[in-house]
Amino acid sequence: MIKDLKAREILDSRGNPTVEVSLSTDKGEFVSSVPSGASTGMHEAKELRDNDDRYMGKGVLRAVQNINEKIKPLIVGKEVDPSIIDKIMIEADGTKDKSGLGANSILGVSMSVFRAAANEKNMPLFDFLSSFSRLEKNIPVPCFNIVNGGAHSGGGVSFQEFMIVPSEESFKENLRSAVEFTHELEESIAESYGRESTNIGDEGGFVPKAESEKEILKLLEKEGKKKSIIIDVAATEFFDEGKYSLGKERKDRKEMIAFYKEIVSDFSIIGIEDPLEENDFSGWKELREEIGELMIIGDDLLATNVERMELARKFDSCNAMILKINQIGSVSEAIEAAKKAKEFGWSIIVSHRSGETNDDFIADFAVGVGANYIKSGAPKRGERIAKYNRLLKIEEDTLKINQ
Ligand code: 2PG
Ligand code: MG
Repeated sequence: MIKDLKAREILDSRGNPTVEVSLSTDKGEFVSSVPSGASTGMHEAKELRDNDDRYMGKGVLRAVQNINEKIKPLIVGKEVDPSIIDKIMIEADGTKDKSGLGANSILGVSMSVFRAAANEKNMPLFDFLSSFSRLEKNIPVPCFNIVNGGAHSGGGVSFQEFMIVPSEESFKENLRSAVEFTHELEESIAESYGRESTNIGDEGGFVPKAESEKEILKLLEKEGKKKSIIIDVAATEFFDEGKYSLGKERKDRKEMIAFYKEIVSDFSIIGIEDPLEENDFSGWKELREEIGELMIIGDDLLATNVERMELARKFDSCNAMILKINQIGSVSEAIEAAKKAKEFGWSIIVSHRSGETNDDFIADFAVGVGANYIKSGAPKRGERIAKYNRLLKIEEDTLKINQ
């Protein structure tokens, strides 16, 4: 039974306020905290910010108050049943985008309820998530965002993320291989651009003083040890009046597609996330037709929202999805999105946000819903590494079970 609920304002990895939730049952206290994006899509569930004179308007005291005063009386005394608790909160919110109580309030509670429910059943969280969702567990392949651009960097490159995807036999070896690559890349960036270019962005990736996307792609391939690459273009961020501002150039949809065709044939790119702006379903389809069997990954396009996924499916806009629990604002709805992706035959990439905490929930979540990949930034900042470290333990534990 849920005995108590208390929320507080803490800080995320950018030093911005975020919500932390403590939920107590007879068996213990379950603490969760909520991430926050910078390049947020317009179709995402809305986080509640105070917009007053504290923390440049970014305080979350209203969200905290909603948990302590509005959600608490609705769920204290109830059984620890995540479907029912999420439903109660969604109904109490009463809006489509969770702007009533705030997605940051609802999600924090939802995560803690899932943790408490796993504990009731004496299961690790990933196991509970798998049995709850009836999806088969999988240890995801990690995608490391080792060069940061766009909204995460303040640098001159428009594309937001350049991720390397190792292909070793285990998660542990994938992590080792990516860390070695990252250290080698650091030296090579220092040689080419100077030591100051090895400073890191919001997701732990380097921010070299490069002039163009191609220059970065060349830099990644220069390392010799070939790694597959996924790019997150986050195209909506530099789309304005029908054109994309790529560096000094202004490209239309056709020119963007031509640019993708070129870089895909020149570099070992296996996936492109948000290649075009978030409402251009038919443009995405055109790109898919032109580019062949590459992963075309919907993030802002889908916003972890089943209705958006149905639309994308109708247009055949993508064949892979980014799954972010805070885009939809509750864990059970994020699980519904994972199920939908499986039904559609899409690949799933569970993702962190650029503003994170040390909460490692998404590591268990990715395994529990059988995600193919996880992206949690470069192996360079504590809040990113927290997720990778958790996956090391999960891999060890699941190997033990299978032996
Ligand atoms: C993205 C995310 C995470 P943000 O666009 O995929 O890397 O960035 O959290 O800033 O939206
Ligand atoms: Mg993205």
